Amino acid sequence: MDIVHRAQEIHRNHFEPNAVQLSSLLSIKTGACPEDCAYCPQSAHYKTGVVAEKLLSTDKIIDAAREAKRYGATRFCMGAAWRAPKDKDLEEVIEAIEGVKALGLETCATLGMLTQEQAERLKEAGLDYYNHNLDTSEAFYDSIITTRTYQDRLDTLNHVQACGLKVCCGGIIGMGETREDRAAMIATLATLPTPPQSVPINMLVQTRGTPLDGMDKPDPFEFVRTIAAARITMPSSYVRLSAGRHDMNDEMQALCFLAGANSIFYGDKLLTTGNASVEHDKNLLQRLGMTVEDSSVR
Ligand code: SAM
Ligand code: DTB
Ligand code: SF4
Repeated sequence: MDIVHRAQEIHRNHFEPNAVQLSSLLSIKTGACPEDCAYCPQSAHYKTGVVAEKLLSTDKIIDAAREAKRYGATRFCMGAAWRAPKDKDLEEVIEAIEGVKALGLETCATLGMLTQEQAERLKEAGLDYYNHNLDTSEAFYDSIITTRTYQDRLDTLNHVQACGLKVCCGGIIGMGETREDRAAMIATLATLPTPPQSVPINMLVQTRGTPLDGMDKPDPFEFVRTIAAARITMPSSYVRLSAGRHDMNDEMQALCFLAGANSIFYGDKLLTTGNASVEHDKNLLQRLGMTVEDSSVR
């Protein structure tokens, strides 16, 4: 109760208390990923039933963004199942970013590891946010991913921050980590040269075929506590109640908002898995007397 109270107090000193920011996701390149992230439906290392798809055309991406704007999202996040983008692919994604921006949406991309030059190219093209998660603590990291290191992730984050792109960086709860791991992840995020402007806290979406399928689910209150810790240590950052809301009841989500979450993924789909429906979310926000930032729930 104390940590939630403290988090709400801090939240009110930095943000409008009842406003929520809405981001929509689109998988622009799906599956067949060479990385072995143990949580991920899109890794080629596991048989998950996700059907691989090549990079979507710019038109298809812009159509999806238009639709997201129509149902009330203010930011559009494009995700690609790459270890790192090839320069040729990056140019195609940049065309889409420009089109999405022209619709009046904020843009976010998550394309894997970036070089300094690639980060600069994205900044030049007008990208607003780059998402690259730490996922967990440095100590637990090796039990989740072996195909790239924690340092690789920190390097990409440095490149992104160095060129003035806003950073979206968080992690996943429910992978078998300890409370110390959760605390260490939050501490690493909060002590980056600049704390990320946006901090997605995901609850593991368990997927058949991945090594983490069948894990014990975390205690919902421990998840709420993690949100509160993120809010307290990163008072000016948006804390996003991210993947996994499908498995949370409305009361748990309300507690997460009370603990300082002020953003959600909005739209019927995350990348490859389902999300809480737009109808359900509109209703939930209305029942809680919450408002939507920069837009209105229509
Ligand atoms: N391939 C790129 C990368 O990993 O950097 C970008 C896309 S990747 C899907 C983005 C993030 O989604 C991951 O870092 C992870 O935090 C999150 N994610 C993926 N699968 C998830 C799952 N099953 N449950 C919760 N979060 C997940
Ligand atoms: C983030 O932290 N969570 C999003 C987004 N950033 C890219 C992805 C969640 C993916 C959930 C599993 C899926 O739908 O494939
Ligand atoms: Fe690939 Fe990203 Fe999934 Fe890891 S999280 S397997 S890098 S798509």
